[in-house]
Amino acid sequence: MNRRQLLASLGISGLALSLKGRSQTIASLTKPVNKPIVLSTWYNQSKTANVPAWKILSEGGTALDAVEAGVQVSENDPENCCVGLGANPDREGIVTLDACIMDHKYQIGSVAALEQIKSPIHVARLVMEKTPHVMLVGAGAQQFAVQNGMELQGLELSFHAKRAYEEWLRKSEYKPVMNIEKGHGPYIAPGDEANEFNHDTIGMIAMDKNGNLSGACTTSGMGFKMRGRIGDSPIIGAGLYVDNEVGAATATGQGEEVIRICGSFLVVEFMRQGMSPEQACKKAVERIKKNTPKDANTIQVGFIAINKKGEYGGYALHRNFDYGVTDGNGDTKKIDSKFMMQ
Ligand code: SD4
Repeated sequence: MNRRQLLASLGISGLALSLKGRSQTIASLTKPVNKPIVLSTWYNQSKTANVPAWKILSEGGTALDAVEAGVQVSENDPENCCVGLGANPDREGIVTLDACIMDHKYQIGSVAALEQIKSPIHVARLVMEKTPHVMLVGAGAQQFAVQNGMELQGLELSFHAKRAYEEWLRKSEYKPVMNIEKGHGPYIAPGDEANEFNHDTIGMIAMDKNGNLSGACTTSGMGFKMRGRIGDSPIIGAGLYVDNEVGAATATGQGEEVIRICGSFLVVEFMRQGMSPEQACKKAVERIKKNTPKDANTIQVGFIAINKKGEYGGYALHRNFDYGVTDGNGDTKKIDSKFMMQ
Protein backbone atom coordinates (compact mmCIF):
# COMPACT_ATOMS: atom_id res chain seq x y z
CA MET A 1 0.00 0.00 0.00
CA ASN A 2 1.51 3.38 -0.94
CA ARG A 3 1.26 6.48 1.23
CA ARG A 4 -1.73 7.91 -0.64
CA GLN A 5 -3.65 4.62 -0.40
CA LEU A 6 -2.77 4.30 3.27
CA LEU A 7 -4.02 7.79 4.06
CA ALA A 8 -7.16 7.22 1.99
CA SER A 9 -7.86 4.01 3.92
CA LEU A 10 -7.64 6.01 7.11
CA GLY A 11 -10.02 8.61 5.72
CA ILE A 12 -7.35 11.30 5.43
CA SER A 13 -7.17 13.06 2.07
CA GLY A 14 -4.14 14.97 0.82
CA LEU A 15 -6.04 18.21 1.39
CA ALA A 16 -6.95 17.24 4.93
CA LEU A 17 -3.33 16.33 5.53
CA SER A 18 -2.06 19.70 4.38
CA LEU A 19 -4.75 21.54 6.36
CA LYS A 20 -4.19 19.52 9.49
CA GLY A 21 -0.89 21.27 10.05
CA ARG A 22 2.51 20.45 8.78
CA SER A 23 3.84 19.70 12.21
CA GLN A 24 1.91 16.45 12.43
CA THR A 25 4.09 13.59 11.39
CA ILE A 26 2.90 10.87 9.07
CA ALA A 27 3.53 8.47 11.95
CA SER A 28 1.00 10.15 14.21
CA LEU A 29 -1.55 10.35 11.42
CA THR A 30 -1.18 6.70 10.60
CA LYS A 31 -1.45 5.42 14.16
CA PRO A 32 -4.29 2.93 13.88
CA VAL A 33 -7.52 3.73 15.65
CA ASN A 34 -7.92 1.47 18.68
CA LYS A 35 -11.12 -0.36 17.74
CA PRO A 36 -13.21 -2.18 18.55
CA ILE A 37 -13.14 -1.28 22.22
CA VAL A 38 -15.56 -1.35 25.13
CA LEU A 39 -15.26 0.05 28.64
CA SER A 40 -17.59 0.12 31.60
CA THR A 41 -17.78 1.47 35.11
CA TRP A 42 -16.77 -0.61 38.13
CA TYR A 43 -14.40 -3.42 37.27
CA ASN A 44 -16.30 -5.93 39.40
CA GLN A 45 -19.05 -5.58 36.80
CA SER A 46 -16.92 -4.94 33.70
CA LYS A 47 -15.16 -8.27 34.01
CA THR A 48 -18.39 -10.09 33.18
CA ALA A 49 -20.41 -7.37 31.43
CA ASN A 50 -17.71 -6.59 28.86
CA VAL A 51 -17.62 -10.24 27.75
CA PRO A 52 -20.80 -10.40 25.63
CA ALA A 53 -20.18 -6.83 24.49
CA TRP A 54 -16.72 -7.80 23.27
CA LYS A 55 -18.04 -10.93 21.57
CA ILE A 56 -20.44 -8.81 19.53
CA LEU A 57 -17.78 -6.24 18.72
CA SER A 58 -15.10 -8.77 17.81
CA GLU A 59 -17.53 -10.51 15.47
CA GLY A 60 -18.17 -7.24 13.66
CA GLY A 61 -21.41 -6.29 15.43
CA THR A 62 -22.51 -2.77 16.28
CA ALA A 63 -21.52 -0.79 19.34
CA LEU A 64 -25.23 -0.35 20.05
CA ASP A 65 -25.88 -4.10 20.24
CA ALA A 66 -22.70 -4.51 22.26
CA VAL A 67 -23.56 -2.03 25.00
CA GLU A 68 -27.10 -3.30 25.34
CA ALA A 69 -25.98 -6.92 25.70
CA GLY A 70 -23.15 -5.89 28.00
CA VAL A 71 -25.13 -4.02 30.62
CA GLN A 72 -27.80 -6.72 30.60
CA VAL A 73 -25.31 -8.95 32.40
CA SER A 74 -25.58 -6.65 35.41
CA GLU A 75 -29.33 -6.28 35.04
CA ASN A 76 -29.71 -10.06 35.10
CA ASP A 77 -27.52 -10.57 38.15
CA PRO A 78 -29.77 -11.11 41.18
CA GLU A 79 -26.85 -10.36 43.50
CA ASN A 80 -26.07 -6.95 42.05
CA CYS A 81 -26.74 -4.34 44.73
CA CYS A 82 -27.39 -1.55 42.33
CA VAL A 83 -28.60 -2.67 38.92
CA GLY A 84 -31.66 -4.71 37.93
CA LEU A 85 -34.45 -6.23 39.96
CA GLY A 86 -32.15 -7.73 42.58
CA ALA A 87 -30.93 -4.30 43.61
CA ASN A 88 -31.53 -2.23 46.71
CA PRO A 89 -34.98 -0.61 46.88
CA ASP A 90 -36.13 2.92 47.61
CA ARG A 91 -37.22 4.01 51.09
CA GLU A 92 -40.62 2.36 50.65
CA GLY A 93 -38.95 -0.95 49.88
CA ILE A 94 -39.68 -0.82 46.13
CA VAL A 95 -37.04 -1.38 43.46
CA THR A 96 -37.24 1.28 40.76
CA LEU A 97 -34.95 1.22 37.76
CA ASP A 98 -33.49 3.88 35.47
CA ALA A 99 -31.68 3.38 32.15
CA CYS A 100 -30.74 5.12 28.93
CA ILE A 101 -29.09 4.31 25.63
CA MET A 102 -27.60 6.43 22.83
CA ASP A 103 -26.22 5.48 19.44
CA HIS A 104 -23.93 7.04 16.84
CA LYS A 105 -26.79 8.85 15.10
CA TYR A 106 -27.94 10.91 18.08
CA GLN A 107 -30.79 8.48 18.66
CA ILE A 108 -31.73 8.24 22.31
CA GLY A 109 -34.08 6.29 24.53
CA SER A 110 -34.63 6.32 28.25
CA VAL A 111 -36.79 4.96 31.06
CA ALA A 112 -37.02 6.06 34.66
CA ALA A 113 -38.73 4.80 37.81
CA LEU A 114 -39.54 1.56 36.05
CA GLU A 115 -40.80 -1.25 38.29
CA GLN A 116 -40.91 -5.04 37.92
CA ILE A 117 -39.22 -5.20 34.53
CA LYS A 118 -36.02 -7.18 34.22
CA SER A 119 -34.20 -5.24 31.51
CA PRO A 120 -34.72 -1.49 31.64
CA ILE A 121 -32.00 -1.00 29.03
CA HIS A 122 -34.01 -3.03 26.54
CA VAL A 123 -37.08 -0.93 27.25
CA ALA A 124 -34.95 2.20 26.74
CA ARG A 125 -33.83 0.84 23.39
CA LEU A 126 -37.43 0.14 22.41
CA VAL A 127 -38.39 3.69 23.41
CA MET A 128 -35.62 4.85 21.07
CA GLU A 129 -36.58 2.61 18.20
CA LYS A 130 -40.35 2.29 18.41
CA THR A 131 -41.76 5.53 19.78
CA PRO A 132 -41.76 9.18 18.76
CA HIS A 133 -40.47 10.00 22.27
CA VAL A 134 -37.16 9.74 24.07
CA MET A 135 -38.18 9.08 27.66
CA LEU A 136 -40.92 7.12 29.41
CA VAL A 137 -41.32 6.96 33.18
CA GLY A 138 -43.14 5.01 35.87
CA ALA A 139 -46.43 3.32 35.03
CA GLY A 140 -46.29 4.43 31.39
CA ALA A 141 -42.83 2.91 30.92
CA GLN A 142 -44.02 -0.31 32.53
CA GLN A 143 -47.13 -0.44 30.36
CA PHE A 144 -44.99 0.06 27.26
CA ALA A 145 -42.66 -2.75 28.36
CA VAL A 146 -45.56 -5.14 28.90
CA GLN A 147 -47.07 -4.20 25.56
CA ASN A 148 -43.75 -5.18 24.04
CA GLY A 149 -43.82 -8.63 25.50
CA MET A 150 -41.98 -8.20 28.79
CA GLU A 151 -43.41 -9.86 31.86
CA LEU A 152 -43.88 -8.30 35.26
CA GLN A 153 -41.64 -9.95 37.84
CA GLY A 154 -39.47 -9.38 40.87
CA LEU A 155 -42.07 -8.04 43.27
CA GLU A 156 -40.16 -9.61 46.16
CA LEU A 157 -36.85 -8.09 47.14
CA SER A 158 -33.79 -10.25 46.49
CA PHE A 159 -32.15 -11.91 49.47
CA HIS A 160 -29.36 -9.33 49.65
CA ALA A 161 -31.62 -6.34 49.03
CA LYS A 162 -34.00 -7.49 51.76
CA ARG A 163 -31.16 -7.75 54.26
CA ALA A 164 -29.78 -4.37 53.29
CA TYR A 165 -33.21 -2.75 53.48
CA GLU A 166 -33.95 -4.25 56.90
CA GLU A 167 -30.60 -2.97 58.10
CA TRP A 168 -31.30 0.45 56.67
CA LEU A 169 -34.76 0.59 58.25
CA ARG A 170 -33.21 0.33 61.70
CA LYS A 171 -32.05 3.94 61.39
CA SER A 172 -33.97 5.03 58.28
CA GLU A 173 -31.34 7.63 57.69
CA TYR A 174 -30.47 8.78 54.22
CA LYS A 175 -26.88 9.83 53.98
CA PRO A 176 -25.56 9.41 50.49
CA VAL A 177 -22.07 8.31 51.47
CA MET A 178 -20.65 6.48 48.51
CA ASN A 179 -18.24 3.59 48.34
CA ILE A 180 -15.17 5.68 48.83
CA GLU A 181 -14.27 3.20 51.53
CA LYS A 182 -15.13 -0.28 50.36
CA GLY A 183 -17.38 -1.93 52.86
CA HIS A 184 -18.02 1.18 54.90
CA GLY A 185 -21.18 2.52 53.39
CA PRO A 186 -24.05 3.10 55.78
CA TYR A 187 -26.43 0.69 54.07
CA ILE A 188 -24.46 -2.48 54.18
CA ALA A 189 -25.81 -5.46 56.01
CA PRO A 190 -22.89 -6.82 58.04
CA GLY A 191 -21.06 -9.58 56.24
CA ASP A 192 -23.17 -9.13 53.16
CA GLU A 193 -20.72 -9.26 50.32
CA ALA A 194 -23.21 -8.50 47.58
CA ASN A 195 -23.78 -5.20 49.30
CA GLU A 196 -20.14 -4.53 49.89
CA PHE A 197 -20.57 -1.60 47.56
CA ASN A 198 -23.51 0.70 48.06
CA HIS A 199 -23.48 1.78 44.46
CA ASP A 200 -22.42 0.14 41.26
CA THR A 201 -24.32 1.62 38.34
CA ILE A 202 -23.05 0.27 35.08
CA GLY A 203 -22.28 2.75 32.33
CA MET A 204 -20.80 1.21 29.20
CA ILE A 205 -19.39 2.93 26.12
CA ALA A 206 -18.05 1.23 23.02
CA MET A 207 -16.67 1.77 19.52
CA ASP A 208 -17.26 -0.87 16.88
CA LYS A 209 -15.11 -1.89 13.94
CA ASN A 210 -16.73 0.78 11.79
CA GLY A 211 -15.66 3.43 14.27
CA ASN A 212 -19.19 4.09 15.48
CA LEU A 213 -19.80 4.87 19.14
CA SER A 214 -22.71 3.98 21.42
CA GLY A 215 -23.39 3.92 25.13
CA ALA A 216 -25.75 2.48 27.73
CA CYS A 217 -26.30 3.18 31.40
CA THR A 218 -28.54 1.27 33.83
CA THR A 219 -29.12 1.42 37.57
CA SER A 220 -31.50 1.14 40.48
CA GLY A 221 -30.27 4.59 41.49
CA MET A 222 -29.15 5.46 44.97
CA GLY A 223 -30.18 2.81 47.47
CA PHE A 224 -32.97 3.99 49.83
CA LYS A 225 -33.63 7.09 47.77
CA MET A 226 -36.93 8.95 48.15
CA ARG A 227 -39.78 7.41 46.21
CA GLY A 228 -39.87 9.05 42.79
CA ARG A 229 -36.27 10.23 42.92
CA ILE A 230 -34.47 10.04 39.58
CA GLY A 231 -30.72 10.33 39.27
CA ASP A 232 -28.43 11.06 36.36
CA SER A 233 -28.35 7.57 34.87
CA PRO A 234 -31.46 7.79 32.64
CA ILE A 235 -30.79 11.40 31.66
CA ILE A 236 -29.05 11.84 28.35
CA GLY A 237 -26.24 14.35 28.80
CA ALA A 238 -25.92 13.59 32.50
CA GLY A 239 -25.36 9.85 32.97
CA LEU A 240 -24.45 9.22 29.33
CA TYR A 241 -23.60 11.07 26.17
CA VAL A 242 -22.38 10.06 22.73
CA ASP A 243 -21.30 12.29 19.88
CA ASN A 244 -20.04 10.16 17.06
CA GLU A 245 -17.78 12.95 15.79
CA VAL A 246 -16.03 13.33 19.13
CA GLY A 247 -16.45 10.59 21.69
CA ALA A 248 -18.63 9.16 24.43
CA ALA A 249 -18.79 9.44 28.21
CA THR A 250 -20.74 7.95 31.08
CA ALA A 251 -20.97 8.63 34.79
CA THR A 252 -21.46 6.88 38.09
CA GLY A 253 -21.89 8.18 41.60
CA GLN A 254 -24.02 10.86 43.15
CA GLY A 255 -26.44 11.59 40.34
CA GLU A 256 -27.61 14.94 41.65
CA GLU A 257 -24.14 16.37 41.17
CA VAL A 258 -23.74 14.83 37.73
CA ILE A 259 -27.06 16.32 36.61
CA ARG A 260 -26.05 19.72 37.98
CA ILE A 261 -23.14 19.99 35.57
CA CYS A 262 -24.62 17.99 32.63
CA GLY A 263 -21.66 15.73 33.35
CA SER A 264 -21.33 13.33 30.42
CA PHE A 265 -22.20 16.03 27.90
CA LEU A 266 -19.57 18.25 29.49
CA VAL A 267 -16.94 15.52 29.22
CA VAL A 268 -17.69 15.07 25.52
CA GLU A 269 -17.57 18.84 24.96
CA PHE A 270 -14.19 19.00 26.70
CA MET A 271 -12.95 16.29 24.36
CA ARG A 272 -14.30 18.32 21.44
CA GLN A 273 -12.06 21.15 22.62
CA GLY A 274 -9.09 18.82 22.25
CA MET A 275 -8.71 17.34 25.72
CA SER A 276 -7.83 13.70 26.17
CA PRO A 277 -10.56 11.50 27.70
CA GLU A 278 -8.82 11.55 31.07
CA GLN A 279 -8.32 15.33 31.04
CA ALA A 280 -11.96 15.81 30.05
CA CYS A 281 -13.19 13.60 32.90
CA LYS A 282 -10.89 15.41 35.32
CA LYS A 283 -12.20 18.81 34.24
CA ALA A 284 -15.78 17.66 34.83
CA VAL A 285 -14.88 16.34 38.29
CA GLU A 286 -13.21 19.68 39.05
CA ARG A 287 -16.44 21.42 38.11
CA ILE A 288 -18.33 19.28 40.62
CA LYS A 289 -15.78 19.91 43.33
CA LYS A 290 -15.94 23.65 42.70
CA ASN A 291 -19.72 23.73 42.87
CA THR A 292 -20.15 21.48 45.87
CA PRO A 293 -17.11 22.13 48.04
CA LYS A 294 -18.74 20.76 51.19
CA ASP A 295 -20.51 17.72 49.79
CA ALA A 296 -17.50 16.78 47.73
CA ASN A 297 -15.97 15.32 50.88
CA THR A 298 -18.63 12.68 51.24
CA ILE A 299 -19.92 11.91 47.78
CA GLN A 300 -18.33 9.96 44.97
CA VAL A 301 -18.57 10.73 41.27
CA GLY A 302 -16.63 9.00 38.51
CA PHE A 303 -16.58 9.45 34.74
CA ILE A 304 -15.16 7.31 31.98
CA ALA A 305 -14.73 8.46 28.39
CA ILE A 306 -13.50 7.37 24.98
CA ASN A 307 -12.60 9.41 21.90
CA LYS A 308 -12.71 8.61 18.20
CA LYS A 309 -9.15 7.33 18.22
CA GLY A 310 -10.13 4.71 20.75
CA GLU A 311 -8.20 6.45 23.52
CA TYR A 312 -9.90 6.19 26.86
CA GLY A 313 -9.66 7.54 30.38
CA GLY A 314 -11.51 8.11 33.61
CA TYR A 315 -11.41 10.32 36.66
CA ALA A 316 -13.18 10.38 40.03
CA LEU A 317 -13.64 12.65 43.01
CA HIS A 318 -12.35 10.00 45.41
CA ARG A 319 -10.32 6.83 45.45
CA ASN A 320 -11.68 3.35 44.79
CA PHE A 321 -13.33 4.06 41.47
CA ASP A 322 -12.26 1.53 38.88
CA TYR A 323 -13.36 0.48 35.42
CA GLY A 324 -12.73 -2.28 32.94
CA VAL A 325 -11.50 -1.87 29.37
CA THR A 326 -11.64 -4.60 26.74
CA ASP A 327 -9.78 -4.12 23.47
CA GLY A 328 -6.98 -5.67 21.42
CA ASN A 329 -6.86 -9.34 22.27
CA GLY A 330 -10.13 -9.27 24.22
CA ASP A 331 -8.67 -9.25 27.72
CA THR A 332 -10.42 -6.96 30.19
CA LYS A 333 -7.99 -4.64 31.95
CA LYS A 334 -8.75 -3.25 35.39
CA ILE A 335 -8.00 0.46 35.51
CA ASP A 336 -7.84 2.18 38.87
CA SER A 337 -9.09 5.65 38.16
CA LYS A 338 -7.10 8.66 39.15
CA PHE A 339 -8.92 10.84 41.65
CA MET A 340 -8.96 14.33 42.97
CA MET A 341 -9.36 14.30 46.74
CA GLN A 342 -6.46 12.65 48.53
C1 SD4 B 1 -27.78 7.69 40.64
N1 SD4 B 1 -25.71 7.70 39.44
O1 SD4 B 1 -28.91 7.24 40.64
C2 SD4 B 1 -26.66 6.84 40.08
C3 SD4 B 1 -26.08 6.04 41.21
C4 SD4 B 1 -24.83 5.35 40.88
O2 SD4 B 1 -23.42 3.66 41.26
O3 SD4 B 1 -24.09 5.66 40.00
N2 SD4 B 1 -24.51 4.33 41.55
O4 SD4 B 1 -27.51 8.78 41.13
